[in-house]
Amino acid sequence: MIHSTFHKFTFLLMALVISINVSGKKRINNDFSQKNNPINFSQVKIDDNFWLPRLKTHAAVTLPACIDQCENKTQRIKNFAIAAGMEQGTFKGFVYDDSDLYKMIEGASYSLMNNANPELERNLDSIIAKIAAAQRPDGYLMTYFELGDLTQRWTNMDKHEMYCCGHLIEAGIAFYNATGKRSLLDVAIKYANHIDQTFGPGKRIWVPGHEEIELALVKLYRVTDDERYLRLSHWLLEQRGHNNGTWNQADRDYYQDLVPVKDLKKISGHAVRSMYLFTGMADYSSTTKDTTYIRALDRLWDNVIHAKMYITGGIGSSRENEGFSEDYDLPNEEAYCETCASVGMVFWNQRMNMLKGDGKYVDILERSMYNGALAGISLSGDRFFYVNPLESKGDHHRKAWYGTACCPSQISRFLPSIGSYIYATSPDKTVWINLYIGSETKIKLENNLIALKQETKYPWNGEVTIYIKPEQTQKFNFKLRVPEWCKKYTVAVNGKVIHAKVNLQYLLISRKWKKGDKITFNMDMPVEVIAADSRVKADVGKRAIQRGPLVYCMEQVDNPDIDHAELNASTTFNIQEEKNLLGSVVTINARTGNKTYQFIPYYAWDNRQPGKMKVWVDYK
Ligand code: FUB
Ligand code: ZN
Repeated sequence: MIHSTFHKFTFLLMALVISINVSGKKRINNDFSQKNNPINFSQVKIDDNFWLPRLKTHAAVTLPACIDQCENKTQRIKNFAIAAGMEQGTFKGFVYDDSDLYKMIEGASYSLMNNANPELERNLDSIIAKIAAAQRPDGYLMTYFELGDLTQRWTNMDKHEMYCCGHLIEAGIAFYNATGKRSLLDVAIKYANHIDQTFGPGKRIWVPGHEEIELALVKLYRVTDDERYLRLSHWLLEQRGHNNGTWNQADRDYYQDLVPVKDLKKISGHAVRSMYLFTGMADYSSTTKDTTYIRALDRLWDNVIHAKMYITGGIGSSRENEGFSEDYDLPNEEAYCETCASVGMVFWNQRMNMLKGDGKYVDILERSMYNGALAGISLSGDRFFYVNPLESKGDHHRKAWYGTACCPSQISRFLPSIGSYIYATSPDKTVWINLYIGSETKIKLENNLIALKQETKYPWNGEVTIYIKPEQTQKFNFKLRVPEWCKKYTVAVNGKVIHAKVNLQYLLISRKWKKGDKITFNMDMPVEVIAADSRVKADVGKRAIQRGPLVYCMEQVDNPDIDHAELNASTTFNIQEEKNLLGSVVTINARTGNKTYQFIPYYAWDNRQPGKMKVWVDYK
């Protein structure tokens, strides 16, 4: 939790106009409208100093490494081949291993959308053929049970059957969007139909132990227009909180099963499961305009942001439940902060911004993306963190893979899709610019097509230029997000400084735009010294350093005297562009008395020789 006087507490004062629809079942708020709609990354070409090299490394190194792990170093693909009768053997791995392969395919498909790669596509075709061949005639597909005791399927709600189906759906949709091929989508639909025929009103009850299918079913509804999937998603969301799980009473909290989801008050239990649940709830809300879940989402958001989130955007401090503990319990060295949970924060906060159109959600999205999530992968692209502590004695390092490999496959599907978080539109002829990433896109606003080009050196400085080329000269609006960290900025149109109103952290620029117009947005990006909320015991008497969206840390390799590092009110800070360090970074030098300490971006730690690391530094 970070202490900030700039947080706006947006209390939900929505006038609820509730009506009953024809079926009498849905609570629809006719006044409710989604505030913006993101432009999908497939429409965005990233051409950015910071992100483009990472996307290239993803395609050249990360994806091949993930495929190699699934194909050769572990049995993730072979499990399907055996289940299909194409190979001999027995199941090896964990119950949820199928999901890693699905996430790998999803990431590979996104990569194909960014850059065609016929060889990769052929490889995916052959993997998908094995997956399809492993599917049971009734649609069921889970190698753990198919190669084990099939009579035990659908008996234990924590065995990830629906979780795997959710990832299969996401992968099927991604591959379809990338190639136009229905091969994996049809498999996913068949599995979803099997689930729909087995569970639901008047059928069997099921409470998915690990959420994921809820958000995936909404996606499937959007692709197929088949309302069955939307209804099933809603029904599954509604199953929670009635003590119908196959787990112990004591574990209901871990599974977000203590109360019905609309009544959730505080965030608790498993962090990744929570993120997927809230993303699913938000997706259901925006798709149906049903506002039932929105108050709960607001409460949960306030709780996590103000009492359970690290400065890195990492969440889930406890190793014991891979999740949340008490408010303000945010230890640094013991921090769990699973990479998947930070990516989950990106997913959920994007959905919250779609619902509310408030830049405070993008602040969190950006914090999690540039810090908690990005630390999850090495600069070389082939080593991954599962756990992301904020302090280390020098014994915590990224690994090539994990037995439970959710994080490598997560980061691999996330990176190629970051283009989806930059731009959005709304029907009031507004283009929203959420993230500052060098990129080009073409946006359709009513009958106009607007070409945009964004140039910036973000996150290293706050200068952004947006070149605008509408097909027709027309009046429309831009909303530029003013990040929470930015306290001073100038904005100019065609070189002339303008004074624009800010609402919910968006600068509104409304005018007639013509080809050749440009917006220059200059955000001051000073070094900030951050104090934690005084209730966070681990950070009492300490400060952290942040600049722009990046949280910084100290490593022993730069600071042999790291144990005695100290900041105080007289510490002076200098920034330095270091092109040859850690893939090109801006470092921060802190001078306290006659001692100088060097800080590097947190995401870049553990990429050199092992040693101690800390984010929170003594402050006297
Ligand atoms: O259970 C599947 C995944 O493994 C979860 O999302 C992670 O937290 C890890 O427990
Ligand atoms: Zn994970």
